[in-house]
Amino acid sequence: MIRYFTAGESHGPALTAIVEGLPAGVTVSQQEIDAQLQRRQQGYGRGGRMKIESDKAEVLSGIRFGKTIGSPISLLIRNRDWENWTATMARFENPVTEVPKITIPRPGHADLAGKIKYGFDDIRPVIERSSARETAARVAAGTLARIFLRTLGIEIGSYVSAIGSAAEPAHNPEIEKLLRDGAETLALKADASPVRMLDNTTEHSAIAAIDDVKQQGDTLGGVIEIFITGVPMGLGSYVQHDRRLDADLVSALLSIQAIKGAEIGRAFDNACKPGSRVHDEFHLVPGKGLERKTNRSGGLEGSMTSGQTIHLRAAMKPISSLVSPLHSFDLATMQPTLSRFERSDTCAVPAAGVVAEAVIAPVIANALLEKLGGDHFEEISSRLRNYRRYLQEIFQA
Ligand code: EPS
Repeated sequence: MIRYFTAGESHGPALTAIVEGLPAGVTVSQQEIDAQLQRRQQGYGRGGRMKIESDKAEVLSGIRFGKTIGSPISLLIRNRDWENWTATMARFENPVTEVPKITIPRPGHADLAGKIKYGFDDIRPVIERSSARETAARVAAGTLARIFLRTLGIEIGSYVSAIGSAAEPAHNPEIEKLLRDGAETLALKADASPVRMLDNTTEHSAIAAIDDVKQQGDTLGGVIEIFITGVPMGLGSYVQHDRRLDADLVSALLSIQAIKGAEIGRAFDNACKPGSRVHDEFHLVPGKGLERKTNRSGGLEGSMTSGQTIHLRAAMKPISSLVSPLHSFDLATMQPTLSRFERSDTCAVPAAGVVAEAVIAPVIANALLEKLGGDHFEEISSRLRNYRRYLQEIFQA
């Protein structure tokens, strides 16, 4: 089983991750990890920080001659901005000049509950670790699982379907076409758009909406669509609550900063329709085998993969650091005041899509490892080949 942890403050010296359980013998390149980190830094609506950083992961262990060796992989991403924060974020020495304490919480942020929970007299430590900067470490970690999956023919990709009220029409036939070549082809197409959208009209509206809210000192959230192609039938299980793949996928998405909702397929739309318009009928087509004309289930039935493309959706709330202040109060004086601004993004939905891809990768990799077992790549890939052959034989008409 792949497990990973991250550590690091947003303005500390570095972010780190330790990834455990990746099988031995997976070919990994530095460029692939850094390319994913680069993707995470993009997107229209980002703030000043992304102009400072140029994220790269130093691999400190677990890889030899370009292949994983089954040992924990440790990754380090340096924060370039650290040099501007050495006094504020000093680890041991007391600052020469006093660092002002932050005592006004931002509504919607971790600020207030975090300060109270950990007993700080300053919100700064909460800001540092709750920041979405941490997702850089998660992207680096998730990329290792993503590479493993891709080598086995399983791809993950995403695009943005809504930013604020700029939402793509529900059905876009281009998506199915792109997915036929694998979810990474879809992601590549999305990457060509500054907001990672596929529909040009919606893209223009989204960019205009970001410009508009930026001018007003406001922020925007949106909706991300995640796809996983090449997943065989039968990963996950219905037999016990903690083996339900639906729950693991949604949990991974909700673990991303500012993601407040996630669904499998169009679950909330489906909830309002009769069953006959929701369930994907089986058709045995002579010469072709089993076919399904729809995929409203989002590729999961009974918390197991159906063999169709997995489709997940995630809702990101607007970022809670606003230039235009909201009503707040000062914890030092317990007097009402307006919230203070902390540098942030106007919209980070495009980047959150890249993060979503990365956090989903270990979940799918673990479901695959649970099904097939194995400690090294050749062992796993031959078991998967056999399993795919077995499935094909069953469903061949
Ligand atoms: C981010 C880095 C942060 C924020 C943003 C995402 O950098 P800084 O706080 O120095 O501007 O830009 O984090 C937040 C949205 C947040 O709420 O903290 C990054 O690397 O993605």
